[in-house]
Amino acid sequence: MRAISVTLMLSVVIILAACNEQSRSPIEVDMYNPDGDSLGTATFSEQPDGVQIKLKLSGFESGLHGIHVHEYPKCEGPDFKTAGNHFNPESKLHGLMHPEGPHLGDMPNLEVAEDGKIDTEVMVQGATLKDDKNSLLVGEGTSLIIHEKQDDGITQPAGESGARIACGKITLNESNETESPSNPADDGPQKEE
Ligand SMILES: [Cu+2]
Repeated sequence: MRAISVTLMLSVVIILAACNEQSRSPIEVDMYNPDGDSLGTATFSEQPDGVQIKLKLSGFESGLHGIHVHEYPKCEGPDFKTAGNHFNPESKLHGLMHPEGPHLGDMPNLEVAEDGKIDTEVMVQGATLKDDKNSLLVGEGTSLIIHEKQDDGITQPAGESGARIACGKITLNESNETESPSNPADDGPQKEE
């Protein structure tokens, strides 16, 4: 009897967890330039070996551009410094070619064609959209940044990739922008009056 109810409870937990994951993938993120103009979308889907990003963007200069996941879901122009450093939960060094790298948020350069459009898929190897430390949704989320220049894959801290020219917030719910309590001193709703 007890074995049966434990099994039942476990399956309920597993089903709930599966539903939860499903609702988190795919996530569509709007990308903006430093003036706040929309450049298109980046769609994030969890896969067994990482998170795939499907890019549909336009308005770029042709050539190679660095692309990284950065640590905060904040895209304030014109420099997008609010996005913070690269997403690096394992405290490694920057660069796909660095022996002590890479940052989890490091990816190969994007190649933009003459028409300035980007229609491709990239992969954040080892990342998830779950609740673990490698999740792109950890805390309040992270951000996707595209740079002016190519990432040389080895120079600290960002491969000499230059200015941040596109930014998108990787969060669960864009309309949920009313900053949920993230202050660690703030554990839960407190009625003051
Ligand atoms: Cu970057």
